[in-house]
Amino acid sequence: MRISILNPLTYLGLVLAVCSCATPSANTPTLKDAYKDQFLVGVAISRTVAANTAGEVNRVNRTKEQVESDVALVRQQFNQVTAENDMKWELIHPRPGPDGYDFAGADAFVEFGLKNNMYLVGHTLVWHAQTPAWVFAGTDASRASREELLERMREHIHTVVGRYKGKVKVWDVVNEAIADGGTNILRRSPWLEIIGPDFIARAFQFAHEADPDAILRYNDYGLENPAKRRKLIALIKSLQEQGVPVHAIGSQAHVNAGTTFETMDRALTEMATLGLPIHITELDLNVSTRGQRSTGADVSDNASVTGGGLVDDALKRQAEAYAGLFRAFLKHRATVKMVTLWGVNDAVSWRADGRPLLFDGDNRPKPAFEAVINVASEASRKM
Ligand code: 9MR
Repeated sequence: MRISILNPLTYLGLVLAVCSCATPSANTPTLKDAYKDQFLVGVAISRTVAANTAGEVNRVNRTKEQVESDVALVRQQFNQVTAENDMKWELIHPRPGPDGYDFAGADAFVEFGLKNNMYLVGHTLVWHAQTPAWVFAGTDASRASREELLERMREHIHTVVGRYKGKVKVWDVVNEAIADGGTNILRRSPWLEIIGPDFIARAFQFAHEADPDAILRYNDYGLENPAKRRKLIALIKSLQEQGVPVHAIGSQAHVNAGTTFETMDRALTEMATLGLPIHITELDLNVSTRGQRSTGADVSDNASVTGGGLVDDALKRQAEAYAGLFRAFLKHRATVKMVTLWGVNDAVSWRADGRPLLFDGDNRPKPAFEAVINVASEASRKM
């Protein structure tokens, strides 16, 4: 059945959907309780949630009412938060010089987490993206020298980590430094080109100086891919041999419904050989919704019309895939210490088209949420 955009019931469903954001029911089971004896379950939050204000998140405008519902859901479901954007260099340190910092978003994030007794993760200190051009520009030449850039990195890390010392417990010190293809371990970036490969070791050393108690993480994506994972293992081993204070592996896990229990089990088994805790840092599971059904229509768009009774194939596949991943996380619970979802719900996700999260845009639990809760219940019955 193709749903016509002129169908009045569809209009009614859409209107209801727009208005149906609610405070989650007190009876809804929670992720943080379901996994409390295994690992923390967290979420990346935007400034709208941290400051409880209406505004744009990933090109979607969230109303005051929607943000209040998002905040309630975060508080109900999660015991850990990561700043989705507000601690990135471009936002926290947009300009050079003594007045170059803007801590408004990061301060709101830290205050929100502390007020709600949540474990705080800072993201991210050194990355090739979202770093302003001035960072790599020279004072006397077009490009900064190695010494200039190292000094900027040191000053940035000491200032940011120092400000939240004792509050932010974990830092993504270096983000996405590994090359996707080819044989080179490190991607080409201004950090690598100007400082050289030891930019990674230096970043970790600066962060450790600034807060010796913080857990320092190397964070990357695509580690389900054996070739990229081999590079990760080589990189971390080399840092360990040099005595660099790297304390945890962050595996982002931006995956899709083809990522099975076996894939994740293998990835975790191999990464565990490094002897470090593994944090799943940016979990989301994309399902392509258009063009896959023989009818050409996406039944879930119509779920409110049918009282939520219809679940399309994509959401079923997503639930099964999420269950497989959480089974793998539980199998590796001696190593996996934290699982963070990359966004509160499908509407605010950076890849909203793939409906990759556990709650829909109105904060209603999806089949994947129920599947993840069921995996925890199954496991607790077996233990
Ligand atoms: O979710 C983030 C989105 O709001 C930003 O526009 C984007 C660009 O900086 O970054 C997204 O988060 C990324 C994270 O910081 C690092 N790993 C990949 C994430 C998704 O792109």
